[in-house]
Amino acid sequence: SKAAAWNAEEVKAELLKKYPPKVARKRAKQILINEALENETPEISANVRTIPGIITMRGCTYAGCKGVIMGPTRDIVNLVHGPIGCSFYAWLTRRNQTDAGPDGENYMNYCFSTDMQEQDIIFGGEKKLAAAIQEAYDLFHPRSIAVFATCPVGLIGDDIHTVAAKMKEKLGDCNVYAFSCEGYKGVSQSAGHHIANNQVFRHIVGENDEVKPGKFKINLLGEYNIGGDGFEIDRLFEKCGITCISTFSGNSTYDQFASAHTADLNAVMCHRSINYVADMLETKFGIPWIKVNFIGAAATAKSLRKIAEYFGDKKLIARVEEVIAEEMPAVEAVAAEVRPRTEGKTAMMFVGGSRAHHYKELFNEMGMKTIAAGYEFGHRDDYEGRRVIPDIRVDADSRNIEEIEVEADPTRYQPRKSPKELEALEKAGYQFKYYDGLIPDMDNGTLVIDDLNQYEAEKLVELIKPDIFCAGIKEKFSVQKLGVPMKQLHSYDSGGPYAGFQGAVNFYREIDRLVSSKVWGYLKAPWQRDPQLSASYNY
Ligand code: CFN
Ligand code: HCA
Repeated sequence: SKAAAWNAEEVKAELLKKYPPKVARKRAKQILINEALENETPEISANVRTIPGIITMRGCTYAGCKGVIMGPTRDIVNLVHGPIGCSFYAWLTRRNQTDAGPDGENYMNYCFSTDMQEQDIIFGGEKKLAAAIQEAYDLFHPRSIAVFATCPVGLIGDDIHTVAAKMKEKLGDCNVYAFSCEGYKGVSQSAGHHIANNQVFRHIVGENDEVKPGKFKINLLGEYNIGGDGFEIDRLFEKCGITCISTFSGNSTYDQFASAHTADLNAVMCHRSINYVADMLETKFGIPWIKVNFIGAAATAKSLRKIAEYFGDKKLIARVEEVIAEEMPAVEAVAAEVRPRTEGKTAMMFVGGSRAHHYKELFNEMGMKTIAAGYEFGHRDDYEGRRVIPDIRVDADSRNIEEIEVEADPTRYQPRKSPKELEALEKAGYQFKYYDGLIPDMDNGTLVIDDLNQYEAEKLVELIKPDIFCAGIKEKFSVQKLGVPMKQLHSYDSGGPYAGFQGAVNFYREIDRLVSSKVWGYLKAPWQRDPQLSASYNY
C-alpha cells in the first residue's frame, strides 16, 4: 500500500496553497485531519455556502426535491415548471429503478415539463402551468400530480401553490400540490430534501387509514432504489417476514406515502435526505425511527437484527438469524476470493450526504482503507453522528425558507459538546439521537473534507494516488485521466445493486476488477514515459 507515503498536514497545506487568503481560511475549516478516536477532531464547517468561483460538486435545491425525493415515485406525474433543460438533464440520470408489475402505473420514463419560453418569463407562466396540469390529467388520469419550481419561477413570482390548489379542486379526483424548490434556494440539494419532506408530509401522508396486513410493519426511509438496491432490500424483508408499508421513495407509489402512518417503525437508511419525515412521523403519529444501513454485508446483518430487536418477537429474531446464516456463506466466499488482490488498497469517497460513510463498510469488508472521504452537502450531524431531536413544526409553511434555516440554530444541534455538557443539556430537556457518523468511523490521520471541489479532487488524486476514487459523473473522467480508476457511487455507473448481501457480492467483484486492472498503467503514451523516445520524436 502507498498509504504511508503521504502526510495529511502537507496534503492539506498543498490543497489550500493556491487559494487567496480569505478563501483558504474558509476552506481550512472544511478540510479536517481526523483524530476522532481521541475526540479531538476540530468542528467541521458543513452545510455552508460554496465560495463563488469554486467549481463545487454539489447540485441544486430542485435536484434534491424533484430528482432525489419525489423522482423515484412511479405513479405520481412529476411536472416541472421551467425551461426544458432542467427536465432534460435530470431525465433518468439517477438510475432509480422501478417495477410497476404487469398492470401498475409508471410514469418514470416520461419527462414532464411546461417548457417555459421567453414570453412566459415576461408575462408569467401560471396559465401555461394550469394548462399543462390539465393536459397531463387528460392524457393519464394519474392519482396525483406534483409541480416543481425551477429558478425562474421564483424570480418572476408565479404562484404555483395557488395554481395547484385550484387544479386540485377542479379535477376532483387528483391530488395536486406544488414544491417551491427553486434551484437557488439554500446551499445545496439538502434544502430541496427538506422542502420535499414537508410537502409530502402535508399533502399525502395520512390520506389512507386502511390497515394493511402484516405483523411487523415498517417504513423504509431514505432508500431510492438506485441500481436496484431497494429490490434487494425488499427481497430480504420478505424473506424475514417484515412488511414494508412504504419506501421513501424508491419504486414507491402515492398510496405508500398515504399509508406511511400505519407502520409501527421507521427504518432510516439515508438520514440526510429524509430525517424530516422521520421526525414528523414520530411527532405526529408516534412512530419511532431507528438508523439502519444496508450497504455492506455486516451492516445489513446488523440492520436486520436491529429491526427484529425493536419488535422483540422471538420468532422474528430467529428467522432473521436464519436468513443471515443462509445468505452470508456466498458473500464470505467472494470476499475471500477478492481479498488477496484488494487487501490494503486505498479508497477515497466524496459523495452526497450519506454514501461517503455507508460505503466505507463495503470497502472494509474487502480489507480496503478509506483514506479520505467527505460529503457534498451533509450537515454536522451526518459527520458527527449525534443530533438533538428537534421539535418539528408540522404545519410550518415550507414555502418559507426560514424553516430550512431552523436547523442552523445552535441550540438545536449540539453535537460536539463534552459528555458533561451533554448531560446538562439532557437534563435541560434536550433529547439526543445517536447513530454512526462519518468522523467517528474514520481512522486517525485520514482526511475528512466537506464540499470537495473539482480542483481539490484532482490535487488529492495527484498527491496521494489512491487505488480507487469514488464520486459522481463530473469527477469521473478527470480522475481517470490521471490514471486512477473511478467508481461512481451515485449512479453506480451501469452496475448495482450494491445493497444487501447480493449487492455486496456485486460490489466486491466490481471493485476487484477496477483496482486489479492493468489498463491504468498504459495511460501514458510510450514517448511520455520514455525521455529518450520523447527526444527522438521532438527533433
Ligand atoms: S441516492 Fe441518496 S443516499 S438521497 Fe442523497 S444523500 Fe444524492 S442523488 Mo447522488 S447518490 Fe447521493 Fe446520498 Fe441520501 Fe443519491 S450520497 S448525492 S441527494 N444521495
Ligand atoms: C443530483 C443527483 C446525483 C448526481 C450524481 C452525479 C445523483 O445531485 O442531482 O453527480 O453523478 O446521484 O444522480 O447526486
